[in-house]
Amino acid sequence: PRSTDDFVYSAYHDLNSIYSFMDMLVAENGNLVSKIVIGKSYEKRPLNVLKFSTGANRPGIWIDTGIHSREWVTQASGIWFAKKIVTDYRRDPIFTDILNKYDIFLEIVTNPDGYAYTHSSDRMWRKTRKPNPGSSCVGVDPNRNWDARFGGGGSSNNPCTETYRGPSAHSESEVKAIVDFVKSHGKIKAFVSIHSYSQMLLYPYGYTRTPAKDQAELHELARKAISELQSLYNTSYRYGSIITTIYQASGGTIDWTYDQGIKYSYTFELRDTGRYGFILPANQIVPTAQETWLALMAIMEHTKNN
Ligand code: ING
Ligand code: ZN
Repeated sequence: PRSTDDFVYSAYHDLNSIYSFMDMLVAENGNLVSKIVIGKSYEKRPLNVLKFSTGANRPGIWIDTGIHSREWVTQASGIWFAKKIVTDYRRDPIFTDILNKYDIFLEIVTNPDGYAYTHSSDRMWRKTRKPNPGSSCVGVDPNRNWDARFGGGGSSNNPCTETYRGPSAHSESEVKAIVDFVKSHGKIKAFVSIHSYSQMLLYPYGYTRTPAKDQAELHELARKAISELQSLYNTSYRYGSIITTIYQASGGTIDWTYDQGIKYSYTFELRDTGRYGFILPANQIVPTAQETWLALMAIMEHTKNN
């Protein structure tokens, strides 16, 4: 494609295609979009974040997709969100008001080494690609590597498992880059980390059954977001805290962001519920992204008004 209008949103794309999509989007929308490199992956790939901004010194909304590399509908949805943002700004009044008050940061390929590996070698690769000393097994689960009861229940100390937490909190450069970004930014007000699959909208905690102090508000906003999502194609979602809705997991992204003071910390598990699982047919990319956007709008709008 020569422009983001020609880009095929209804197909899965490899890493280089996604990187060139980002560069095209920035070239076409220089006053709205920029690309920030927040760090490098283990294999030295850039960790690119799209920044959508209409003014200086704004608080931020963070969205990441693809922290688990095999969850391809998430990166594909992230691409669609990026195009949606530039399309809707100045056209959709509700979204325009959001982007006139908040910057949006979107990391589409949060685990680029893993993503490249899902194309070259193993479609089902989830973790990072950092070797583990003393083991022939590779990689750390970047959703067990955060400093949120790191090492607790629902994470593994075995490098050969899918939920290996790594040698220490923030050992993975892909995680540490976000940690440093969030801390140095200082004004991230909503943090949404997108996974697949299961059709759920989850909020903290994953490491404890003790309810988050904002549980009532997070639950009500999740209900609202999910009802918006369902209004489009009647896709049904469950919602609740991580530990009560999916399973216990320590060292997860949004438990860390919530404990940093980012109240609106959510994780999505996109389509489907298991028929295709991670190998979701490409004809479901655009509908998945469209319905998810309605839920994201509800979260962003609530963040703006609170
Ligand atoms: N599911 C998530 C996982 O990492 C999750 C569930 C979400 C755990 C948020 C902790 C925090 O296991 C998938 N599909 O990766
Ligand atoms: Zn995941």
